[in-house]
Amino acid sequence: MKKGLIIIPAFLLMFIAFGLSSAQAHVFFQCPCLDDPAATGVVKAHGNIECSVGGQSIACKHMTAGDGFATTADGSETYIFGFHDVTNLYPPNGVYATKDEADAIVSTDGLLAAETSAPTINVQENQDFYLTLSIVPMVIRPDLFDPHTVHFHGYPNASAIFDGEPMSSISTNQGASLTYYYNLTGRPGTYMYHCHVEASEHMQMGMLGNLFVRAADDTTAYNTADTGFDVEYPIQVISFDPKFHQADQDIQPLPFAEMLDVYPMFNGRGYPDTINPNDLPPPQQKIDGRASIETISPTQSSQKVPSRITATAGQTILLRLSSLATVDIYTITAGGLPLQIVGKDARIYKGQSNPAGTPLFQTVNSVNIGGGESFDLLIDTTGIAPGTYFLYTSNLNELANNLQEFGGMMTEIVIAP
Ligand SMILES: [Cu+2]
Repeated sequence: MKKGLIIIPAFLLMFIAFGLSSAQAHVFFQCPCLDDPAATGVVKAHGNIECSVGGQSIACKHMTAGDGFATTADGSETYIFGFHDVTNLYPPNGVYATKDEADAIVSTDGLLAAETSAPTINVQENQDFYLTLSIVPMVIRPDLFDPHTVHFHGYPNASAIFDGEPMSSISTNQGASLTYYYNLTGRPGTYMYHCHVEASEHMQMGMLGNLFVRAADDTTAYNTADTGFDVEYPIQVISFDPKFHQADQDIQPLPFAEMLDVYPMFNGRGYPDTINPNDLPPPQQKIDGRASIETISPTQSSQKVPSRITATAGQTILLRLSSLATVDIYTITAGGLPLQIVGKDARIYKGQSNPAGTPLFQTVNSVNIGGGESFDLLIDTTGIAPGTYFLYTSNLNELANNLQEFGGMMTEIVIAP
């Protein structure tokens, strides 16, 4: 009797589980702006679909996760895992008229389309944010059935299930979609996001992106006059070890203990690609001896985040600097331009227990940044001679693209008259 009571619920649970898995095993973009009849003012803005439902501001984004290639500044191509933005497929003004049509095409649009840096997530304090992640197959490694997640590094989640650390929350398998929900109440700042599945591997492979929560007063970093700015730029420090990437392309084993980053980059590009304001051209991948693979060369750019910084003399620049490098700590300098630290790790740079207290802002020539850290840095260009300055790592051995010239982790700050 007792045994029977246990068996019946277990059988029902299995039935429910199979029912759920088949219902989720297709692309499904969950977005109140497109699903809720009460949604008003639906627009594309900040890379999201945004609207209002009952007075609540909503933002939605849809990404795929899979594999692809990135072009490094020495002309090499590197195998990557990554995220790909498909939000633009949806109405309003998307390629497809209806949400169902777009849902149907997402899985093919996401093939071999991994981006590095990942699509920038730009949301605002007090929004409700719905982020759908759909996992597509690995084209180059069809034998890998890795799940993926999104982890908002440093952000307090609405629920632990959306944390993305797969052992304490959940991850999503290939062919399935999961919509993460974030209640962005009162925590503006510069964050970052990454996949948390086998994190050392998937992060080294490129599943890394800029994430920032704009303050309610989005002319400031932290809703205070002394954190005001005119222009803002997200700059993410990442770096690749090409031997590790090659091993992941070539059926492993992965050299974790020997990980050596020799492509130091801003936003997934080495200098001089950092100053190209456009998407880099799609990689022209050719795989020796695997002719059948050549017919599925990537057709979409995998590097869409430039890092050239421009301002007019007199303006204040906000650099949203973060690092998701998996090996090294980097020293970043602007070559003599004063950097004022107004935020650290997505918090205003003063005592949290004394928010009205004296700012602890510091003006420095350089900052040291390790993986998982972020800085909000203001550059006040008042009185600075117009011209071209550089933002770069002063670890001079890292000013290279795999020991080649041009200078890896470097970009330009152009101050116009
Ligand atoms: Cu992953």
